[in-house]
Amino acid sequence: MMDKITIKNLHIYAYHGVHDSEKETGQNFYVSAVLYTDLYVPGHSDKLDDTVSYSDAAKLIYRVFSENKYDLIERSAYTVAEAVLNEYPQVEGIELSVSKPEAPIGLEIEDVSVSVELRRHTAYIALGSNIGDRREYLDKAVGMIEESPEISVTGRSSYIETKPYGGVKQDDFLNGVIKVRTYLSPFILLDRLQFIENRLGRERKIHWGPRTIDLDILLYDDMILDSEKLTIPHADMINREFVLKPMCEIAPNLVHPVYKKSMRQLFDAASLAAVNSNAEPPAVGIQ
Ligand code: ROI
Repeated sequence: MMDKITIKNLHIYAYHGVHDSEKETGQNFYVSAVLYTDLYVPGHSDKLDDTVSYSDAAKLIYRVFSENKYDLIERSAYTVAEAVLNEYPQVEGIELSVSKPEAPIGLEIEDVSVSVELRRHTAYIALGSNIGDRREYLDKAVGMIEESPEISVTGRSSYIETKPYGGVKQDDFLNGVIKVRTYLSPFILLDRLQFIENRLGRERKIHWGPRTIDLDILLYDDMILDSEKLTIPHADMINREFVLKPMCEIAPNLVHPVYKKSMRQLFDAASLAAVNSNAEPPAVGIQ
């Protein structure tokens, strides 16, 4: 259950529409928003600074909605919803609807509207590098993630030096993980991470080969997703000490949604398996 602040039918004269006449003449729009945010503290302190001022929020919505001319009310709705989340980190989610009662469709209608919803999610991202200045690549990647308005970095492990895993002979890696809050969907988050990898000179030559930077989504809330482009939780994370060790540093008790084991339990199991696979064969006979 979540507290909320509701703004209903904010009247805005604006110029969104596919038809030229709509962009020229404009028409009446009504924007409604539900901002999900915890009101316990302002509900006791009685201080405006502890909450989202509904007048500031309404003014922001008014400004963002009226400063552009979009073809689609869908676009106007997402633009406003994202602007509110970017402005107010304490808003956990938003429902936003745009209504256009005078839409020129040549038929009598009472109203037409779109409603969109965004909410923040928690994701964990693995970072790895084994070419060039590895620390700098990791730092730059975290910096670029932090600069994305849709993503905030809320936890960060230290970096650890690791032997290459997976059979390809290559230089040692520097690895770490970060925790983020984002309202991006997993697929859009993946696109964003791939864009950052490309900007940092990632080339995809050898499968499981050396890389300047590798950014993998490990977990996204409790989501279980198996698609061609993306598997969440990351399919091999339970076997990778270079992922589980930094995860233990920032979220040791977080439970894997498929295996139902904590990061600590998974790390202990993975390191035991690694020790066993490297062990000398048992000596036979009595010396
Ligand atoms: N091995 C280590 N130690 N660290 C990595 O980040 C890493 N990434 C990979 C492969 C090549 C599987 N091995 C790795 O993609």
